[in-house]
Amino acid sequence: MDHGGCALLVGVRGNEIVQVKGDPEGHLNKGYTCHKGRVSADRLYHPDRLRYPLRRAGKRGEGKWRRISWEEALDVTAAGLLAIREKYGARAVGFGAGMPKGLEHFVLIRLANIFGSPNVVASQDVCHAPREVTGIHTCGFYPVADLHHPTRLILSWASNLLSTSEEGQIASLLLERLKDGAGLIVVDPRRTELAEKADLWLQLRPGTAPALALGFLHVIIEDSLYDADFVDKYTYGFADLARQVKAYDPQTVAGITRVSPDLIQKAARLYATARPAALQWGNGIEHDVNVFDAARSLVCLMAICGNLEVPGGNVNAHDPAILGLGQFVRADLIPDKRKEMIGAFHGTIPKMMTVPPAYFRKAVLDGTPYPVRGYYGMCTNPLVAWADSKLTYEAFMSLDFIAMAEIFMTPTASLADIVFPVAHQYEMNDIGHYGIGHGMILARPKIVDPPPECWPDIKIMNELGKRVSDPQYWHDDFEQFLEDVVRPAGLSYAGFAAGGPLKGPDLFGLYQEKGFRTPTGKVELKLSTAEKFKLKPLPEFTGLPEADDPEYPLTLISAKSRYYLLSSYRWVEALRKKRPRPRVEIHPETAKAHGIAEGDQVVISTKYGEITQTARVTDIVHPGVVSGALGWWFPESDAADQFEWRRSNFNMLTSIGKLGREFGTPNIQNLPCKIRRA
Ligand SMILES: Nc1nc2c(c(=O)[nH]1)N[C@H]1C(S)=C(S)[C@@H](COP(=O)(O)OP(=O)(O)OC[C@H]3O[C@@H](n4cnc5c(=O)[nH]c(N)nc54)[C@H](O)[C@@H]3O)O[C@H]1N2
Ligand SMILES: Nc1nc2c(c(=O)[nH]1)N[C@H]1C(S)=C(S)[C@@H](COP(=O)(O)OP(=O)(O)OC[C@H]3O[C@@H](n4cnc5c(=O)[nH]c(N)nc54)[C@H](O)[C@@H]3O)O[C@H]1N2
Ligand SMILES: [Mo]
Repeated sequence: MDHGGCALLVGVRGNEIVQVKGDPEGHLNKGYTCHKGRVSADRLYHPDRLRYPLRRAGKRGEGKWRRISWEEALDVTAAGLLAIREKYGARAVGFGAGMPKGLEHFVLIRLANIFGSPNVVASQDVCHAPREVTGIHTCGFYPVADLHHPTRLILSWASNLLSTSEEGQIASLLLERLKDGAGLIVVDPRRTELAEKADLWLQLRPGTAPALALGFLHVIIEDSLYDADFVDKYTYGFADLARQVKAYDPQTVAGITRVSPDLIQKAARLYATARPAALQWGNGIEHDVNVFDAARSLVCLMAICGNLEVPGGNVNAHDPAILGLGQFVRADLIPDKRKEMIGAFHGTIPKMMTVPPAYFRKAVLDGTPYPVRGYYGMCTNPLVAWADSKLTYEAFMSLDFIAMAEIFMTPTASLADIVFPVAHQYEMNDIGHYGIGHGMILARPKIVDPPPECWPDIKIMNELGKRVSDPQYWHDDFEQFLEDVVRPAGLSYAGFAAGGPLKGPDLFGLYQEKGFRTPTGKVELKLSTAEKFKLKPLPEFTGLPEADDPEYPLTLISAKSRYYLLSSYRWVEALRKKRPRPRVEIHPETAKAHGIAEGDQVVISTKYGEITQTARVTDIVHPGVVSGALGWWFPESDAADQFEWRRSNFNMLTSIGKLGREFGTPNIQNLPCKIRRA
């Protein structure tokens, strides 16, 4: 129910799933699965699940629908998209995806490419692209923490892994490493469960990650604790970096981050001297405008300490011999994509291949850089998931045509012209972890039949594709896409599914022969392409993402809930029972000063809006910080009001007024805020 990767044992009676548990032989999860994994089959049986295609019958968003046939749904969608292409060009249609679930993500990109639109809209501005793309520019690959091999230390930086098991970095792997004796440093403004287990916990002031990372670099260079041999042979711009970090001495950095100089020194020294050490970085660094500086300084940290491409460090995970991504999505059909995409006009960083939602909405609302009038979306709920929900509402209300594929009616789907009911996990054959840089793919075989009129996303797009483009690009049977992916490995899908995860080879230290895949062939501590791409050559800390504001004295952050996936599944009863209401975490002193008690309704406001959540009084947050719940809407309320998307939705508090240029990232946390009892 998140990025996935847990192998499961699924008990079936007839066509019904009656039990789900972790498979002890699971490559990533070793028998573990989280609560939402155990109840994941409940998604299939909800009485309000979408079961047939719907066409809007009233005004946009009015909540009035007519049941239609698949034939009609596909024809109307094709006609809607083609009319826009005719009038404004193919790029006037945005193809939207949320968090990738399986192969559907890449079939969507293929559909966009074949249709002729360079505009795939996704939340990559705040999710993984900053880490991946910064890695590629700095060292030629996306350096993922290698938790599969013994390591001496894990540095968990803005990662909430015990709740999120993000991107297949399943918590059980990390716990196994700790059991083997690895040390643990946690950098997080909240005292997470992981922080409780840490040797050192650095409770930084939210939004100061780049300063802290530069402080680490300062200490390590000052004390000559870096890997001098590696730095000498394999890095570019070390002297410049050393000069750059001079200003970030522990005293200065302590003033910015609230972490004591002592602790900064201790943690930096520990990381530099425990080799190998794996840096597990998370979303927390990707959620404000300074993300590029944060990601750049962390890759520099991995590099100078000799932790790149070593087992138990941060590695380049090599794919098995499967179909390349570019071939799968038919990148060849859209050679000018990079120049034509909406983001390019705003100067987003090369290799960022999706359109940041902020720029998508600008295009929709004011035609910059060109008009965008249509949207096909799946696996996503932008009205709640994107920063600045009011703007999202305006943008979607103004579109000429919207089609969404969903399991359930959501705030965003309720604004569509056509809603397709999907079959999903357990009801279709699928491949997990394709294209996400972890060097493996996993089979997600079909277990039960979907309701008769629910189709897998891949099938929907395969049939839509035939209506909006040359049918030669599409298959008679959509499952051929699965075969295409594994065929180069000499496998059929069935053979692959029977054989377990397909892993690429473990290859370390390739740079010793081939260099790094950057223009200089070295790890670019200083970016050699900075001038050409108008990027900062060296990381720096330019200040808080939003300036202090006496009217909003607290800092607002958030962390993902272990019971939900962002805005998904509030309608799954077993999950809702665990977390019935959105909870805002407030320190006891702060709660007292505001006359707030546990369970009270609390109004949280920023310059951009206000919402109400329920008080959770806890000292896991700093007195100056409150941590809000993400993704809330109320499926039990009125569809004609988009299920109360304004009431508790965190993104009512965020804005796209200020964006990080490289990825178009808005400040979705680390914002000045205030609270009061409702
Ligand atoms: N303020 C703030 N905003 C954030 C974040 C944050 O931390 N703070 N996190 C960001 C991140 S990291 C991400 S990845 C995005 C996530 O953004 P989204 O991916 O848009 O996330 P969800 O809100 O979970 O919406 C997913 C939707 O897909 C539907 N769905 C589930 N399975 C299927 C399927 O098989 N097929 C189809 N068609 N639909 C399916 C679900 O019902 C749900 O409505 O949000 C980002 N937004
Ligand atoms: N249960 C569950 N699992 C999920 C998801 C979900 O919604 N629910 N979402 C999935 C998705 S789309 C993703 S991308 C991953 C995300 O996985 P994670 O990266 O683990 O996600 P977050 O919960 O956003 O974790 C961010 C952490 O950063 C901390 N933080 C906040 N602000 C700052 C800051 O300024 N500096 C630092 N250093 N830390 C900060 C937060 O306290 C939090 O602990 O998880 C995936 N798995
Ligand atoms: Mo994400």
